[in-house]
Amino acid sequence: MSMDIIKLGGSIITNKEGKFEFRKETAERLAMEIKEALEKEKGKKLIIIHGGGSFGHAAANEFGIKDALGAAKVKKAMHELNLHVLEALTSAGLPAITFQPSMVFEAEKGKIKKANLNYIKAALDANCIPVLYGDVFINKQGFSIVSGDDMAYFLGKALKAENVFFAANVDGVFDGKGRLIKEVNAKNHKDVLGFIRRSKKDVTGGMRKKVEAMLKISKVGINVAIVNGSRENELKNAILGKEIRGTTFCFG
Ligand code: IP8
Repeated sequence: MSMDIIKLGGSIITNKEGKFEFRKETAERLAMEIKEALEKEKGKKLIIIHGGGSFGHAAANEFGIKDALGAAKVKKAMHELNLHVLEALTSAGLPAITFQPSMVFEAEKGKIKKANLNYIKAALDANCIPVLYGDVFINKQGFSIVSGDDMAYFLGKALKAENVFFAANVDGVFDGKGRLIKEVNAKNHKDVLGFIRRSKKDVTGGMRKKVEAMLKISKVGINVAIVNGSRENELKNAILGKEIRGTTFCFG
């Protein structure tokens, strides 16, 4: 049975210009699109991961994760955002179940080292939709943040996902002249990375880190695409395997 991973980027489910602003209507529409796609693709398995947006990144910028209280506040911000996402997904009729990421993965300095995927596998077998999110991790070295993008790579590889869709508020990656790059492949990937700058707002590195994660995922043979979630039915069409406007990554 095929499995896809959807990363609901913070840029689409929150207003990144504000602070702690959840985009309820957009999230509800995306949840409905996922539901409609699953109704057509019976039996398809799905994992949903969401980013931090104006919750996690704003909290990390404000409180930092140097001490326990800062880390606790950032975790709380992600917890709040996760509840909003869960509300949107379950209201659309999706059996979404959150797995607190720092209980699934072990990470050091922002990098996942190992994971216990037994519960996630059991949830998938029971037709649930596991939901995870970028999170703060604690270990002997202190606190660190792992992006949901890295979880998409780890889970995609370990559970042999067919597709990873990154829902964002843009069509994809653009070249130096503002033209959409339709496909990132072995030939052009170095040039593509050169077009993207690191973000100061995103504590996990913004678009550049994201594209690096997408390249990594596509190099293990998984189809990767950036899907513009602001365009109606784009995410639904992506899940249904229809042509979408966004950038795709083809290394396999
Ligand atoms: O938006 C960031 O996750 P991402 C999570 O997936 C935090 O990179 C806590 C800022």
